[in-house]
Amino acid sequence: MILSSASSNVRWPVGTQLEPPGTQLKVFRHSGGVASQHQLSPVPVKATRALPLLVGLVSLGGIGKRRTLRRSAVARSALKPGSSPVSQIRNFSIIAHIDHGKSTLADRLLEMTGTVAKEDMKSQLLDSMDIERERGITIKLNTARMAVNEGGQDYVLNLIDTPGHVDFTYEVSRSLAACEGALLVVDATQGVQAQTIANVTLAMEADLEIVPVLNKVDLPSADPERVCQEIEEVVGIDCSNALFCSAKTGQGVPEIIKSIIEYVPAPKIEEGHERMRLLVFDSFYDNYRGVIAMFRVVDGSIKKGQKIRFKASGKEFIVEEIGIMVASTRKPVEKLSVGEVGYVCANIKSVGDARVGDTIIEAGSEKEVEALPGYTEATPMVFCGLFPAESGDYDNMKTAFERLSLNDAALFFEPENSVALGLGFRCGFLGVLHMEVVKDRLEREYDLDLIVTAPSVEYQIQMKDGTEQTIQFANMLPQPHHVAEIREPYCLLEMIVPEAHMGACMELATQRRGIYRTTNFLTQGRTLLEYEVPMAEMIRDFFAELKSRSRGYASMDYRIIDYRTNDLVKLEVDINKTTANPLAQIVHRSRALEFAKKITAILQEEIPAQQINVIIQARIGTHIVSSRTIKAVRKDVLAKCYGGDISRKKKLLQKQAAGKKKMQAIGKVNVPSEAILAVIKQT
Ligand SMILES: Nc1nc2c(ncn2[C@@H]2O[C@H](COP(=O)(O)OP(=O)(O)OP(=O)(O)O)[C@@H](O)[C@H]2O)c(=O)[nH]1
Ligand SMILES: [Mg+2]
Repeated sequence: MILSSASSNVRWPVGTQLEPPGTQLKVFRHSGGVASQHQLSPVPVKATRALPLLVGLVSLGGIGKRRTLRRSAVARSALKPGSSPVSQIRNFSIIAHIDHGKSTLADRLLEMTGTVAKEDMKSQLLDSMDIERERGITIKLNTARMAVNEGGQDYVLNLIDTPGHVDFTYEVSRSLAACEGALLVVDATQGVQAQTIANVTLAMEADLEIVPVLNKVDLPSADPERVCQEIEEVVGIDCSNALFCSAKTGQGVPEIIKSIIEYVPAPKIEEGHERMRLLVFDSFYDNYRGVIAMFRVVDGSIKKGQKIRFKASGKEFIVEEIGIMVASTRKPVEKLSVGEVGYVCANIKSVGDARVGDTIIEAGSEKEVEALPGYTEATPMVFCGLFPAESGDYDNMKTAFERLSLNDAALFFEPENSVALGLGFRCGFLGVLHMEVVKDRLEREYDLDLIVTAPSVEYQIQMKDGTEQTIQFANMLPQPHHVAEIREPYCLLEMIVPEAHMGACMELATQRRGIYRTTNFLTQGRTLLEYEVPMAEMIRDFFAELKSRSRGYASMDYRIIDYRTNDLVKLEVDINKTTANPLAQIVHRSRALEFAKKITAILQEEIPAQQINVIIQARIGTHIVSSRTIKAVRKDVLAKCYGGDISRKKKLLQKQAAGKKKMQAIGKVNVPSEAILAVIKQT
């Protein structure tokens, strides 16, 4: 099928670098199983299209941070915020497995719709945090409003770019609740991966229209036809309308824009719901403006100056500013109406007043207007203690946590007082990467120096007196003679691995106390393995090990299924008879010896030799499982004796031995925090 200029009249926005009308664009599209070449004929736009327009000031971030941006297509669109007909609005998320090219595709969409001029473009533009750019991954959902003209009709496209890592699935589920459709991006060189399936399941549960997009077709190893077949077989989505594209070169991206307009439904207007209802799907703290809440207008509209109420917190505010996000830039507008996505600043100072999932309504309408369903709260799975290295930083850390938790709805924290580490926080995260990211963000964004304790999962303790307790840290475990049983969380682990590495990956799951469930053979020599694995084993470097055993080809997804009773023990570490509390761990008895040996070996390596012998012991109760000694540094006390009487030498050696004995009894061992961190990281 060849699309003629009559049937395809996409008008290319100002600033877009395109070939003249009628040029053959190599756009491959899967249509009824046959890939065909299409000819796209953009309607010529006036002569100004090649000239960048240097007009329009757009506010960037906070006050004082202003820079001149080229006037974007959003600003030029006939559809003004607040007056866009619902039938011309499309809200969609981009979902995919990690690194399949979501943010790069978002870049191309922003560029080709003229939202961002080519000169202002940079890779993964929406990934605005330093940590995202350094690690090359998306951590937070990001929104952008775009404007296009298709078939002579103006449209508003609200895009939400989501993270792909399993730890940030909560961001994906929140994004999906604000959309009617999802672009499912699948890397055509890698095929369906674990988070592809997980994210599609979320999109289906949210009842979204899913548009499959096969990315990276520019790479020689891409096999989009095969991957389409795999999506149909494994994920169960019809791929007859799947689009083939390269987010890197832009090939096939215009087709995606057309498909969004064609397949993603316009927002629904419910009869009888004219009063304002906004779903808060994200929020963050701005030093100048206070809390800024991102919302989707579900019913009614919102205007500047209006009095609003947060339904759950019951707090009321006057709207100071509302606006839209144009490629990581806030752009104030007067009004936003049903179906639109935007932000609101209302001089909200307390972070607890504008929580994610809350409903914003008009003040005074609380009796008549019901709250939206909101979100189920994220359940933390990995716990650790975070303590300020400088004890005076505790208050700063508290403020930092409050502000960060606003931007990270899955973060859990409560104060903790440790004998060894002082005042700090007990924190809960969705996974180990989430934990590392939070620690990194606290240190960078709030200038803190932190000490982190070993990660742990949540255990259920059945006491002999019939009561039950939940603990997240080994040092909270009651005395063994009071405990009837300890239950630990189990998760269902799904791994997609190439058949060649199946044996090594299965061995890993078995070593980690996994219980085999099933094997499904996918297309082209890949298998989907299912295991039930204790969560505590998953947080111990499982992902890195899986990647190394599969030469980087395996992917995984997991979710907690239940709690099971096991023979679990508390493994403690003593350094010269002093218990190192941050190193205590709950482990399965069958693996206690392995851990004990590993911990003592790491500490022996990391603790520098001291004046006295350092004895490192790992024990269960009073039973010592593994022990190592770091020999004391020897000072040659005889160095100054040139010849002379043997009794003089003996006297000096005896004096040294007595001194060492005394030091051994009272001396403190200097354990560097790197040694503790090395144990935490490697066990
Ligand atoms: N060759 C080629 N590389 C691509 C294409 N799309 C993305 N990439 C590269 O793939 C890598 C990952 O791209 P991202 O856009 O960050 O992937 P993502 O899905 O947003 O990743 P997360 O947000 O971390 O889940 C980057 O190095 C991109 O340059 C493509 O079409 N072709
Ligand atoms: Mg990304």
